[in-house]
Amino acid sequence: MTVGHFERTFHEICPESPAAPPERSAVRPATFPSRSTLATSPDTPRLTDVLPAPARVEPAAGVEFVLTPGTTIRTTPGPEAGAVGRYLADLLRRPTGYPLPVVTAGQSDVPGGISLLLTGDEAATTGAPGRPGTAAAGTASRTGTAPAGADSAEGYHLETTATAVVVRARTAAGLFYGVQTLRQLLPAKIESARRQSGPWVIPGGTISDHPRFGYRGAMLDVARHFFAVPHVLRFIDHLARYKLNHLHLHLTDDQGWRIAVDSWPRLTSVGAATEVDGGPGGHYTKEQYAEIVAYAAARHVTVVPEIDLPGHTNAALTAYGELAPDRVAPPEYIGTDVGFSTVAVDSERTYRFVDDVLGEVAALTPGRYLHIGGDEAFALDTADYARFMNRVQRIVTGHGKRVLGWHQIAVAEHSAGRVLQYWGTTEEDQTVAAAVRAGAKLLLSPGNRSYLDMKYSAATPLGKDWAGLVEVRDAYDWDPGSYLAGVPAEAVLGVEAPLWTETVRTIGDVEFMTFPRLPAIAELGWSPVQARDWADFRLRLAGQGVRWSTAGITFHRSPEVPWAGVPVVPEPRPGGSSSTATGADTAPASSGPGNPGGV
Ligand code: NGO
Repeated sequence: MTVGHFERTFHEICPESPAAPPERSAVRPATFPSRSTLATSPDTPRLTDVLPAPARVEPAAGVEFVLTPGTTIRTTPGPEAGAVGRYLADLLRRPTGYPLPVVTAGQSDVPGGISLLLTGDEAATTGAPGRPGTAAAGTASRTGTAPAGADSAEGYHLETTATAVVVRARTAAGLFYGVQTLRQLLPAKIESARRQSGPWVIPGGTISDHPRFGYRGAMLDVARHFFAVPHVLRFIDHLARYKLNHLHLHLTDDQGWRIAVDSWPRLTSVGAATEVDGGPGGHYTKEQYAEIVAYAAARHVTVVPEIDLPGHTNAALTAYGELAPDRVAPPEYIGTDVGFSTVAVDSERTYRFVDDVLGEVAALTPGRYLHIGGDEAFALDTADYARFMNRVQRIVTGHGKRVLGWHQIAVAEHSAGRVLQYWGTTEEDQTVAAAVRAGAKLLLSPGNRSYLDMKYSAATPLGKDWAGLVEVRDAYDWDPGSYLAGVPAEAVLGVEAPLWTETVRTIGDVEFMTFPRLPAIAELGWSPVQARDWADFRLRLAGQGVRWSTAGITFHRSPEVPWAGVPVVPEPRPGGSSSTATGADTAPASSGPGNPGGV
């Protein structure tokens, strides 16, 4: 499979599944104010509807740009901007039916159209005219002082007039985020996989935008249930839509080892053979993994691979009994208990194994982080655990990478550039705060806020509840910058939403647990604190629901959100195969070795 620019639709992934729900025009929740300035199309979103909320929005009353069969996409010369231009064209061509040629800026003789321009350092986030925090009266400025951690390298400036849409950014990532914003400013039918009739109206005005945090991520646990390549690619598209820039793949656990390692081949020939409840499991070949990394990179998403150590290693031990404390291979494990397994921390053979595995994984990883797990190693005492993790951290840096680990690695010594991923449910942790004082950065994934595998309510058919029930507002109403006592906002790298898959078996299940909570976490990662407001967010989220339905994405119809006009998508059934409007549960995996019928 090649790394195309178009998003993965259900029909590309699941060609035998029934048709996606019929198209409906976007119906706005009754609570939205009426829009007197946009007479030509009631489907046109407002400039202030974008999610995550931009730093600064200035609508131009009465101004609209209309996409036509003659519209051209112009980009700064060079491959980077050109790739973003082709991505945009691929998004728009199918629903509009327009040719939308992508040409180099300056070479087209057609005035106006859409321009994607890489600028010098001065332009992207300050924009022109105006600077963040200097909005004129009557505009929807949300910036104020940019908080520490803002990464203006990913910023963009978008201006829409009656004749042109111009996105300017310092980097291709900024242009890409400008394109995601532009996409949300078109009518929801732009998400259709089939041709629709216009008009394709974009509201006029200016958006100047940049993220609050440099790390905005989601995690997919492909160990408890394996997810074949096309489903991972579809998940990446979901991240990109909301300007997330990291995909953390939980590649190994007690139930399965999911990444090929040439020097230890039994990890996958033996260790990948099952999953929770005894399904067929599966693994990624190096070529398949490289495909995931490249597809993500084309969407400005960095893949963070996790090799969970020293616990959560039963699958590795089944493959190589020599790594077990008693040097005896245990039987495979298909349950959902945690904390019972460990590699032998007193054996040099174990460190050879860790070095080989992390070396091969590092070679597949363009990003700076290797995640080494570190959670729930209950079979070891703290001293042995810390000694082991100290050596593992040195192995990571020896391969030129930085350490990322669950916050239990706080007891290990500091390692240059290391990041602790906090998954607790309390707002105080002395050990973590001390590790941060020693130089570690913090990635926030509180279980009771950001865990996508928690049930929404007691009635949710999938998920767990050990960290509590997590409805959309729980996921939204907290601040990563001030969450953990004694940890200043400057020490916070960002936020990540983990999706553990003990109860999650199909891509429909994944989407049901992901939407609508992932956009909530995305807004925490991207938007300035001043832009965050639950009452406004829930209305913007309602507008996204029409887009998900149009794109065939399953989601939880949270009672906290006024989903007016959204077709009902059946929710998964407990324990059984997940029933979705798009039939995701019945579709065979179209790529990769694992999990036919269950992905
Ligand atoms: C915990 C545990 C995982 C479980 C998950 C389920 C972490 C970091 N370790 O989170 O093994 O799958 O909860 O919610």
